[in-house]
Amino acid sequence: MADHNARYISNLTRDTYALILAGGKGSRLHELTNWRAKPALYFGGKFRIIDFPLSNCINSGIRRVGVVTQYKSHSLIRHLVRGWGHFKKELGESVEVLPASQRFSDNWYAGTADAVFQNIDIIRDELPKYVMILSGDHIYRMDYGNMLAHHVETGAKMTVSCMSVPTEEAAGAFGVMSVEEDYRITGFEEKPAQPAPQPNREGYCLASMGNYVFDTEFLFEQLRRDAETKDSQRDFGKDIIPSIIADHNVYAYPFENSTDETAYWRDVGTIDSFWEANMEMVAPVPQLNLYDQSWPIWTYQEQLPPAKFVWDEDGRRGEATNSVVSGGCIISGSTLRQSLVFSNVHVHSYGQIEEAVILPDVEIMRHCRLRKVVVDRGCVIPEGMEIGINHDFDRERGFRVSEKGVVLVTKEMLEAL
Ligand code: ADQ
Ligand code: ADP
Repeated sequence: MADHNARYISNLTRDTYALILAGGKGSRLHELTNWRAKPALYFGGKFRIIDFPLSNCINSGIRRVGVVTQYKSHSLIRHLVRGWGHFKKELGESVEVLPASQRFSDNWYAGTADAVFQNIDIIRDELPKYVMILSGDHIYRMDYGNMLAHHVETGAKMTVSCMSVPTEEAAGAFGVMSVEEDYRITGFEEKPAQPAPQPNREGYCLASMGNYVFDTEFLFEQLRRDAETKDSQRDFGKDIIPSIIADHNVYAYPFENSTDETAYWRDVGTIDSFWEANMEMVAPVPQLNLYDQSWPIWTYQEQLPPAKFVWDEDGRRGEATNSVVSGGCIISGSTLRQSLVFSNVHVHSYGQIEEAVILPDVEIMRHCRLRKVVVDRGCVIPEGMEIGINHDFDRERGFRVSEKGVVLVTKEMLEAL
Protein backbone atom coordinates (compact mmCIF):
# COMPACT_ATOMS: atom_id res chain seq x y z
CA MET A 1 0.00 0.00 0.00
CA ALA A 2 1.21 3.48 -0.76
CA ASP A 3 2.42 5.63 2.11
CA HIS A 4 -0.09 8.27 3.07
CA ASN A 5 0.52 11.44 4.92
CA ALA A 6 -1.25 12.07 8.18
CA ARG A 7 -3.46 14.82 6.74
CA TYR A 8 -4.76 12.51 4.00
CA ILE A 9 -5.76 9.83 6.54
CA SER A 10 -7.22 12.31 9.02
CA ASN A 11 -9.47 13.72 6.28
CA LEU A 12 -10.80 10.21 5.72
CA THR A 13 -11.33 9.39 9.39
CA ARG A 14 -13.05 12.72 9.94
CA ASP A 15 -15.47 11.89 7.15
CA THR A 16 -16.36 8.54 8.74
CA TYR A 17 -19.08 7.43 11.12
CA ALA A 18 -18.36 4.19 13.01
CA LEU A 19 -21.08 1.88 14.19
CA ILE A 20 -19.99 -0.74 16.69
CA LEU A 21 -22.23 -3.80 16.83
CA ALA A 22 -22.43 -4.74 20.47
CA GLY A 23 -25.63 -6.74 20.67
CA GLY A 24 -24.37 -10.30 20.34
CA LYS A 25 -25.08 -13.05 22.85
CA GLY A 26 -21.64 -14.66 23.12
CA SER A 27 -23.30 -17.93 24.14
CA ARG A 28 -20.06 -19.97 24.04
CA LEU A 29 -18.87 -18.01 27.05
CA HIS A 30 -21.59 -19.74 29.06
CA GLU A 31 -22.14 -18.29 32.56
CA LEU A 32 -19.81 -15.32 31.90
CA THR A 33 -22.47 -13.88 29.61
CA ASN A 34 -25.48 -14.88 31.72
CA TRP A 35 -25.85 -11.34 32.99
CA ARG A 36 -23.90 -9.22 30.53
CA ALA A 37 -23.48 -8.89 26.76
CA LYS A 38 -20.14 -10.17 25.44
CA PRO A 39 -18.81 -6.65 24.67
CA ALA A 40 -19.33 -5.80 28.38
CA LEU A 41 -17.13 -8.66 29.56
CA TYR A 42 -14.03 -7.65 31.54
CA PHE A 43 -10.61 -7.95 29.92
CA GLY A 44 -6.97 -7.21 30.68
CA GLY A 45 -7.21 -6.17 34.36
CA LYS A 46 -9.03 -2.87 33.89
CA PHE A 47 -11.01 -2.93 30.71
CA ARG A 48 -14.08 -4.30 29.03
CA ILE A 49 -14.04 -5.78 25.51
CA ILE A 50 -15.94 -2.80 24.07
CA ASP A 51 -13.11 -0.46 25.17
CA PHE A 52 -10.86 -1.94 22.47
CA PRO A 53 -12.91 -1.09 19.33
CA LEU A 54 -13.89 2.24 20.95
CA SER A 55 -10.25 3.12 21.69
CA ASN A 56 -9.28 2.03 18.16
CA CYS A 57 -11.82 4.57 16.85
CA ILE A 58 -10.52 7.41 19.01
CA ASN A 59 -6.85 6.57 18.40
CA SER A 60 -7.52 6.30 14.64
CA GLY A 61 -9.17 9.72 14.62
CA ILE A 62 -12.77 8.58 14.19
CA ARG A 63 -14.71 10.74 16.61
CA ARG A 64 -18.30 9.97 15.71
CA VAL A 65 -19.31 6.57 16.99
CA GLY A 66 -22.59 4.78 17.65
CA VAL A 67 -22.76 1.62 19.76
CA VAL A 68 -25.65 -0.63 18.84
CA THR A 69 -26.87 -2.60 21.85
CA GLN A 70 -29.55 -5.20 22.32
CA TYR A 71 -28.96 -8.34 24.37
CA LYS A 72 -28.52 -7.95 28.18
CA SER A 73 -27.30 -4.43 27.69
CA HIS A 74 -27.61 -3.00 31.20
CA SER A 75 -23.99 -3.35 32.35
CA LEU A 76 -22.75 -2.34 28.87
CA ILE A 77 -24.83 0.84 28.80
CA ARG A 78 -23.81 1.73 32.35
CA HIS A 79 -20.15 1.36 31.38
CA LEU A 80 -20.58 3.44 28.21
CA VAL A 81 -22.37 6.23 30.05
CA ARG A 82 -19.78 6.35 32.83
CA GLY A 83 -16.66 5.91 30.71
CA TRP A 84 -17.52 7.19 27.26
CA GLY A 85 -20.15 9.82 27.89
CA HIS A 86 -17.87 12.85 27.96
CA PHE A 87 -17.54 13.56 24.22
CA LYS A 88 -18.71 16.97 23.06
CA LYS A 89 -21.16 17.10 20.20
CA GLU A 90 -20.23 20.79 19.66
CA LEU A 91 -16.66 19.71 18.87
CA GLY A 92 -17.87 17.15 16.33
CA GLU A 93 -17.32 14.25 18.74
CA SER A 94 -19.88 11.80 20.05
CA VAL A 95 -20.18 8.27 21.39
CA GLU A 96 -23.87 7.42 21.33
CA VAL A 97 -25.65 4.35 22.62
CA LEU A 98 -28.21 3.04 20.13
CA PRO A 99 -30.46 0.44 21.75
CA ALA A 100 -32.98 -1.43 19.61
CA SER A 101 -35.79 1.09 20.03
CA GLN A 102 -38.33 -0.20 17.50
CA ARG A 103 -38.51 3.10 15.68
CA PHE A 104 -38.80 1.51 12.22
CA SER A 105 -40.41 -1.80 13.03
CA ASP A 106 -42.08 -3.64 15.85
CA ASN A 107 -39.14 -5.95 16.20
CA TRP A 108 -35.77 -6.08 17.92
CA TYR A 109 -32.77 -6.07 15.61
CA ALA A 110 -32.95 -9.21 13.46
CA GLY A 111 -29.40 -9.67 12.10
CA THR A 112 -26.44 -7.31 11.94
CA ALA A 113 -27.68 -5.61 8.74
CA ASP A 114 -31.04 -4.91 10.39
CA ALA A 115 -29.23 -3.39 13.40
CA VAL A 116 -27.65 -0.88 10.99
CA PHE A 117 -30.81 -0.43 8.89
CA GLN A 118 -32.82 0.56 11.95
CA ASN A 119 -30.34 3.39 12.58
CA ILE A 120 -30.12 4.75 9.02
CA ASP A 121 -31.67 8.09 10.00
CA ILE A 122 -29.11 8.64 12.77
CA ILE A 123 -26.21 7.92 10.40
CA ARG A 124 -27.73 10.11 7.67
CA ASP A 125 -27.91 13.06 10.06
CA GLU A 126 -24.13 12.87 10.45
CA LEU A 127 -23.54 13.13 6.67
CA PRO A 128 -20.46 10.89 6.62
CA LYS A 129 -18.87 9.85 3.33
CA TYR A 130 -17.91 6.46 4.76
CA VAL A 131 -19.48 4.20 7.36
CA MET A 132 -17.39 1.67 9.29
CA ILE A 133 -19.27 -1.22 10.79
CA LEU A 134 -17.24 -2.81 13.55
CA SER A 135 -17.61 -5.87 15.67
CA GLY A 136 -17.79 -5.10 19.38
CA ASP A 137 -16.77 -8.63 20.28
CA HIS A 138 -13.01 -8.73 19.80
CA ILE A 139 -9.82 -7.69 21.50
CA TYR A 140 -7.74 -5.98 18.90
CA ARG A 141 -5.54 -3.09 18.07
CA MET A 142 -6.17 -1.73 14.61
CA ASP A 143 -5.59 1.59 12.94
CA TYR A 144 -8.83 2.01 10.99
CA GLY A 145 -7.24 4.87 9.00
CA ASN A 146 -5.14 2.36 7.02
CA MET A 147 -8.23 0.33 6.18
CA LEU A 148 -10.06 3.47 5.04
CA ALA A 149 -7.13 4.47 2.84
CA HIS A 150 -7.13 0.97 1.31
CA HIS A 151 -10.88 1.29 0.67
CA VAL A 152 -10.45 4.59 -1.16
CA GLU A 153 -7.39 3.46 -3.08
CA THR A 154 -9.01 0.31 -4.48
CA GLY A 155 -12.17 2.21 -5.44
CA ALA A 156 -14.25 -0.32 -3.48
CA LYS A 157 -17.88 0.18 -2.57
CA MET A 158 -17.33 -2.06 0.42
CA THR A 159 -14.19 -3.38 2.13
CA VAL A 160 -13.99 -6.36 4.49
CA SER A 161 -11.03 -6.74 6.83
CA CYS A 162 -9.62 -10.24 6.94
CA MET A 163 -7.06 -12.42 8.67
CA SER A 164 -5.25 -15.49 7.51
CA VAL A 165 -6.56 -18.33 9.73
CA PRO A 166 -5.79 -22.10 9.72
CA THR A 167 -8.57 -23.80 7.75
CA GLU A 168 -9.68 -26.15 10.55
CA GLU A 169 -9.96 -23.22 12.98
CA ALA A 170 -12.03 -21.19 10.52
CA ALA A 171 -14.45 -23.98 9.54
CA GLY A 172 -17.88 -23.16 10.96
CA ALA A 173 -16.52 -20.17 12.88
CA PHE A 174 -15.87 -17.32 10.44
CA GLY A 175 -17.05 -15.86 7.17
CA VAL A 176 -14.54 -16.99 4.54
CA MET A 177 -13.74 -15.26 1.26
CA SER A 178 -12.08 -16.08 -2.07
CA VAL A 179 -10.09 -13.27 -3.65
CA GLU A 180 -8.31 -12.36 -6.85
CA GLU A 181 -4.66 -11.35 -6.84
CA ASP A 182 -5.49 -7.73 -6.02
CA TYR A 183 -7.76 -8.87 -3.15
CA ARG A 184 -11.05 -8.22 -4.94
CA ILE A 185 -13.55 -10.58 -3.32
CA THR A 186 -15.04 -13.11 -5.74
CA GLY A 187 -16.71 -15.45 -3.26
CA PHE A 188 -17.96 -15.23 0.33
CA GLU A 189 -19.52 -17.88 2.52
CA GLU A 190 -20.66 -17.37 6.10
CA LYS A 191 -19.21 -20.03 8.41
CA PRO A 192 -18.69 -22.76 5.77
CA ALA A 193 -17.90 -26.33 6.86
CA GLN A 194 -15.21 -26.47 4.17
CA PRO A 195 -13.62 -23.05 3.76
CA ALA A 196 -12.18 -21.99 0.40
CA PRO A 197 -8.35 -22.10 0.54
CA GLN A 198 -6.24 -18.97 0.58
CA PRO A 199 -4.17 -18.51 -2.58
CA ASN A 200 -0.43 -19.12 -2.01
CA ARG A 201 -0.78 -20.30 1.59
CA GLU A 202 -1.53 -23.95 2.10
CA GLY A 203 -3.76 -24.93 5.03
CA TYR A 204 -5.02 -21.38 5.52
CA CYS A 205 -8.04 -19.37 4.47
CA LEU A 206 -9.03 -15.70 4.55
CA ALA A 207 -11.45 -15.15 7.42
CA SER A 208 -13.59 -12.04 7.84
CA MET A 209 -12.98 -10.14 11.06
CA GLY A 210 -16.53 -8.77 10.90
CA ASN A 211 -15.27 -5.19 10.26
CA TYR A 212 -16.53 -3.40 7.16
CA VAL A 213 -16.13 -0.03 5.39
CA PHE A 214 -18.91 1.16 3.07
CA ASP A 215 -19.48 4.18 0.90
CA THR A 216 -22.46 5.60 2.76
CA GLU A 217 -24.92 5.84 -0.14
CA PHE A 218 -24.04 2.35 -1.32
CA LEU A 219 -24.65 0.99 2.19
CA PHE A 220 -28.07 2.63 2.37
CA GLU A 221 -29.07 1.26 -1.06
CA GLN A 222 -28.05 -2.26 -0.10
CA LEU A 223 -29.80 -2.13 3.27
CA ARG A 224 -33.04 -0.96 1.67
CA ARG A 225 -32.81 -3.65 -1.00
CA ASP A 226 -32.13 -6.32 1.62
CA ALA A 227 -35.04 -5.13 3.77
CA GLU A 228 -37.35 -5.91 0.87
CA THR A 229 -35.75 -9.25 0.03
CA LYS A 230 -37.88 -12.19 1.12
CA ASP A 231 -36.08 -14.88 3.14
CA SER A 232 -33.13 -12.64 4.00
CA GLN A 233 -31.84 -13.04 7.54
CA ARG A 234 -30.76 -9.39 7.45
CA ASP A 235 -27.13 -10.25 8.08
CA PHE A 236 -23.96 -8.85 6.51
CA GLY A 237 -22.17 -12.20 6.33
CA LYS A 238 -25.12 -14.35 5.31
CA ASP A 239 -27.00 -11.96 2.99
CA ILE A 240 -25.44 -8.61 2.08
CA ILE A 241 -21.87 -9.60 1.15
CA PRO A 242 -22.76 -12.71 -0.95
CA SER A 243 -25.43 -10.72 -2.80
CA ILE A 244 -23.20 -7.81 -3.89
CA ILE A 245 -19.82 -9.30 -4.83
CA ALA A 246 -20.82 -10.29 -8.37
CA ASP A 247 -21.90 -6.79 -9.43
CA HIS A 248 -19.85 -4.43 -7.26
CA ASN A 249 -16.25 -3.87 -6.27
CA VAL A 250 -15.88 -5.43 -2.85
CA TYR A 251 -12.31 -5.74 -1.60
CA ALA A 252 -10.61 -7.56 1.25
CA TYR A 253 -8.24 -5.64 3.50
CA PRO A 254 -5.57 -8.06 4.72
CA PHE A 255 -5.06 -6.92 8.29
CA GLU A 256 -1.91 -8.86 9.12
CA ASN A 257 -0.13 -7.68 5.98
CA SER A 258 -0.82 -4.13 7.03
CA THR A 259 2.15 -1.90 7.65
CA ASP A 260 1.36 -1.72 11.36
CA GLU A 261 3.67 -4.19 13.11
CA THR A 262 1.76 -3.90 16.35
CA ALA A 263 -1.43 -5.22 14.75
CA TYR A 264 -3.20 -7.58 17.17
CA TRP A 265 -6.54 -9.43 17.02
CA ARG A 266 -8.08 -12.09 19.27
CA ASP A 267 -11.51 -13.62 19.25
CA VAL A 268 -12.39 -14.27 22.89
CA GLY A 269 -15.55 -16.23 22.17
CA THR A 270 -14.95 -19.23 24.44
CA ILE A 271 -13.85 -19.68 28.07
CA ASP A 272 -10.53 -21.06 26.78
CA SER A 273 -9.81 -18.22 24.35
CA PHE A 274 -10.92 -15.66 26.96
CA TRP A 275 -8.54 -17.15 29.53
CA GLU A 276 -5.70 -17.48 27.00
CA ALA A 277 -5.98 -13.90 25.74
CA ASN A 278 -5.98 -12.62 29.34
CA MET A 279 -2.97 -14.82 30.15
CA GLU A 280 -1.10 -13.26 27.24
CA MET A 281 -1.31 -9.96 29.14
CA VAL A 282 0.85 -11.29 32.01
CA ALA A 283 3.68 -12.42 29.71
CA PRO A 284 6.87 -10.39 30.27
CA VAL A 285 6.46 -8.76 26.82
CA PRO A 286 2.91 -9.25 25.52
CA GLN A 287 2.12 -8.75 21.85
CA LEU A 288 -0.63 -6.31 22.81
CA ASN A 289 1.14 -3.62 24.78
CA LEU A 290 -1.30 -1.92 27.13
CA TYR A 291 1.50 0.40 28.26
CA ASP A 292 2.00 1.93 24.79
CA GLN A 293 1.20 5.60 25.29
CA SER A 294 0.76 6.16 21.58
CA TRP A 295 -2.26 3.81 21.55
CA PRO A 296 -3.97 4.16 24.94
CA ILE A 297 -6.94 1.96 25.78
CA TRP A 298 -9.53 4.18 27.40
CA THR A 299 -12.05 2.91 29.90
CA TYR A 300 -14.16 3.83 32.89
CA GLN A 301 -12.36 3.34 36.15
CA GLU A 302 -13.46 3.76 39.71
CA GLN A 303 -11.41 5.96 42.02
CA LEU A 304 -9.44 3.34 43.92
CA PRO A 305 -6.37 3.23 46.14
CA PRO A 306 -3.25 1.51 44.75
CA ALA A 307 -2.74 -2.25 45.02
CA LYS A 308 -1.15 -3.31 48.30
CA PHE A 309 1.05 -6.32 49.14
CA VAL A 310 1.28 -7.24 52.81
CA TRP A 311 3.71 -9.38 54.79
CA ASP A 312 1.22 -10.87 57.26
CA GLU A 313 1.59 -11.38 61.05
CA ASP A 314 2.82 -14.97 60.58
CA GLY A 315 5.66 -13.72 58.40
CA ARG A 316 4.19 -14.83 55.07
CA ARG A 317 4.90 -12.61 52.14
CA GLY A 318 2.14 -11.23 49.96
CA GLU A 319 3.68 -11.31 46.49
CA ALA A 320 2.91 -11.49 42.81
CA THR A 321 5.21 -12.42 39.92
CA ASN A 322 4.52 -12.19 36.19
CA SER A 323 1.12 -10.91 37.23
CA VAL A 324 -1.04 -7.87 36.72
CA VAL A 325 -2.76 -6.52 39.83
CA SER A 326 -5.22 -3.63 39.62
CA GLY A 327 -6.19 -0.83 41.96
CA GLY A 328 -7.98 -1.48 45.20
CA CYS A 329 -6.45 -4.98 45.62
CA ILE A 330 -4.93 -6.28 48.85
CA ILE A 331 -2.70 -9.35 48.60
CA SER A 332 -1.86 -10.44 52.10
CA GLY A 333 0.42 -13.38 52.93
CA SER A 334 -0.36 -15.09 49.62
CA THR A 335 1.50 -15.91 46.43
CA LEU A 336 0.24 -15.02 42.97
CA ARG A 337 1.94 -16.35 39.87
CA GLN A 338 1.01 -15.62 36.27
CA SER A 339 -2.30 -14.18 37.28
CA LEU A 340 -4.41 -11.26 36.20
CA VAL A 341 -6.33 -9.63 39.02
CA PHE A 342 -8.97 -6.95 38.39
CA SER A 343 -9.81 -4.20 40.86
CA ASN A 344 -10.95 -4.61 44.45
CA VAL A 345 -9.78 -8.17 44.93
CA HIS A 346 -8.72 -9.20 48.42
CA VAL A 347 -6.59 -12.33 48.79
CA HIS A 348 -6.15 -13.45 52.41
CA SER A 349 -3.21 -15.38 53.83
CA TYR A 350 -1.85 -18.83 52.88
CA GLY A 351 -3.21 -18.59 49.34
CA GLN A 352 -1.53 -20.06 46.26
CA ILE A 353 -2.93 -18.59 43.06
CA GLU A 354 -1.58 -19.58 39.66
CA GLU A 355 -2.67 -18.80 36.10
CA ALA A 356 -5.83 -17.20 37.42
CA VAL A 357 -8.04 -14.55 35.87
CA ILE A 358 -9.90 -12.91 38.75
CA LEU A 359 -12.61 -10.41 37.86
CA PRO A 360 -13.39 -7.42 40.14
CA ASP A 361 -14.76 -7.45 43.69
CA VAL A 362 -13.64 -10.95 44.63
CA GLU A 363 -12.59 -12.09 48.08
CA ILE A 364 -10.44 -15.18 48.48
CA MET A 365 -10.37 -16.39 52.08
CA ARG A 366 -7.39 -18.04 53.82
CA HIS A 367 -5.72 -21.28 52.68
CA CYS A 368 -7.14 -21.34 49.12
CA ARG A 369 -5.41 -22.93 46.13
CA LEU A 370 -6.47 -21.82 42.66
CA ARG A 371 -4.96 -23.03 39.40
CA LYS A 372 -5.99 -22.18 35.82
CA VAL A 373 -9.28 -20.55 36.80
CA VAL A 374 -11.58 -17.73 35.78
CA VAL A 375 -13.34 -16.31 38.84
CA ASP A 376 -16.36 -14.15 38.00
CA ARG A 377 -17.05 -10.79 39.59
CA GLY A 378 -18.26 -10.68 43.18
CA CYS A 379 -17.29 -14.24 44.20
CA VAL A 380 -16.29 -15.06 47.76
CA ILE A 381 -14.08 -18.16 47.72
CA PRO A 382 -14.53 -19.85 51.10
CA GLU A 383 -11.62 -20.72 53.37
CA GLY A 384 -9.54 -23.70 52.29
CA MET A 385 -11.18 -24.17 48.88
CA GLU A 386 -9.07 -25.76 46.12
CA ILE A 387 -10.11 -25.09 42.53
CA GLY A 388 -8.47 -26.40 39.36
CA ILE A 389 -6.51 -29.10 41.22
CA ASN A 390 -8.97 -31.97 40.73
CA HIS A 391 -11.25 -31.44 37.73
CA ASP A 392 -13.62 -34.31 38.56
CA PHE A 393 -14.24 -32.77 41.96
CA ASP A 394 -14.65 -29.34 40.32
CA ARG A 395 -17.35 -30.72 38.01
CA GLU A 396 -19.08 -32.52 40.88
CA ARG A 397 -19.36 -29.21 42.72
CA GLY A 398 -20.99 -27.58 39.70
CA PHE A 399 -18.03 -25.55 38.43
CA ARG A 400 -17.54 -25.47 34.67
CA VAL A 401 -14.39 -27.13 33.35
CA SER A 402 -13.57 -26.12 29.77
CA GLU A 403 -12.14 -28.28 27.00
CA LYS A 404 -8.62 -27.14 27.77
CA GLY A 405 -9.04 -27.45 31.52
CA VAL A 406 -9.87 -23.90 32.59
CA VAL A 407 -12.29 -23.86 35.55
CA LEU A 408 -14.95 -21.17 35.59
CA VAL A 409 -16.45 -20.22 38.96
CA THR A 410 -19.35 -17.80 39.36
CA LYS A 411 -21.23 -16.38 42.33
CA GLU A 412 -24.29 -18.51 41.50
CA MET A 413 -22.18 -21.69 41.44
CA LEU A 414 -20.72 -20.88 44.86
CA GLU A 415 -24.11 -20.01 46.31
CA ALA A 416 -25.49 -23.36 45.12
CA LEU A 417 -22.85 -25.36 47.05
P1 ADQ B 1 -20.36 -13.56 14.26
O1 ADQ B 1 -19.57 -12.79 15.26
O2 ADQ B 1 -20.67 -14.98 14.59
O3 ADQ B 1 -19.69 -13.50 12.82
P2 ADQ B 1 -22.77 -12.17 14.84
O4 ADQ B 1 -23.17 -13.09 15.93
O5 ADQ B 1 -23.83 -11.69 13.92
O6 ADQ B 1 -21.70 -12.81 13.91
O7 ADQ B 1 -22.04 -10.92 15.51
C1 ADQ B 1 -21.41 -9.87 14.81
C2 ADQ B 1 -21.32 -8.65 15.69
O8 ADQ B 1 -22.58 -8.04 15.79
C3 ADQ B 1 -20.91 -8.91 17.11
O9 ADQ B 1 -20.10 -7.85 17.56
C4 ADQ B 1 -22.20 -8.97 17.90
O10 ADQ B 1 -22.00 -8.51 19.23
C5 ADQ B 1 -23.06 -8.02 17.11
N1 ADQ B 1 -24.46 -8.41 16.97
C6 ADQ B 1 -24.97 -9.62 16.63
N2 ADQ B 1 -26.30 -9.56 16.52
C7 ADQ B 1 -26.64 -8.29 16.78
C8 ADQ B 1 -27.88 -7.59 16.84
N3 ADQ B 1 -29.00 -8.19 16.55
N4 ADQ B 1 -27.86 -6.29 17.17
C9 ADQ B 1 -26.72 -5.65 17.43
N5 ADQ B 1 -25.52 -6.23 17.39
C10 ADQ B 1 -25.48 -7.54 17.07
C11 ADQ B 1 -19.28 -12.24 12.27
C12 ADQ B 1 -19.34 -12.28 10.75
C13 ADQ B 1 -18.35 -13.31 10.22
C14 ADQ B 1 -16.97 -12.99 10.76
C15 ADQ B 1 -17.00 -12.93 12.28
C16 ADQ B 1 -15.67 -12.50 12.85
O11 ADQ B 1 -20.67 -12.56 10.32
O12 ADQ B 1 -18.36 -13.33 8.81
O13 ADQ B 1 -16.05 -13.98 10.32
O14 ADQ B 1 -17.96 -11.97 12.71
O15 ADQ B 1 -15.67 -12.74 14.21
P1 ADP C 1 -5.43 -12.44 56.43
O1 ADP C 1 -4.68 -12.28 55.16
O2 ADP C 1 -4.62 -13.08 57.48
O3 ADP C 1 -6.75 -13.11 56.22
P2 ADP C 1 -6.44 -9.74 56.29
O4 ADP C 1 -6.45 -9.90 54.83
O5 ADP C 1 -7.79 -9.48 56.92
O6 ADP C 1 -5.75 -10.98 57.01
O7 ADP C 1 -5.44 -8.56 56.69
C1 ADP C 1 -4.05 -8.66 56.43
C2 ADP C 1 -3.47 -7.27 56.24
O8 ADP C 1 -4.02 -6.66 55.08
C3 ADP C 1 -3.79 -6.32 57.37
O9 ADP C 1 -2.85 -6.44 58.39
C4 ADP C 1 -3.66 -4.97 56.68
O10 ADP C 1 -2.32 -4.55 56.57
C5 ADP C 1 -4.13 -5.25 55.28
N1 ADP C 1 -5.54 -4.84 55.15
C6 ADP C 1 -6.63 -5.61 55.33
N2 ADP C 1 -7.77 -4.92 55.15
C7 ADP C 1 -7.40 -3.66 54.83
C8 ADP C 1 -8.08 -2.45 54.52
N3 ADP C 1 -9.43 -2.39 54.46
N4 ADP C 1 -7.37 -1.34 54.25
C9 ADP C 1 -6.03 -1.38 54.25
N5 ADP C 1 -5.31 -2.48 54.52
C10 ADP C 1 -5.96 -3.61 54.83
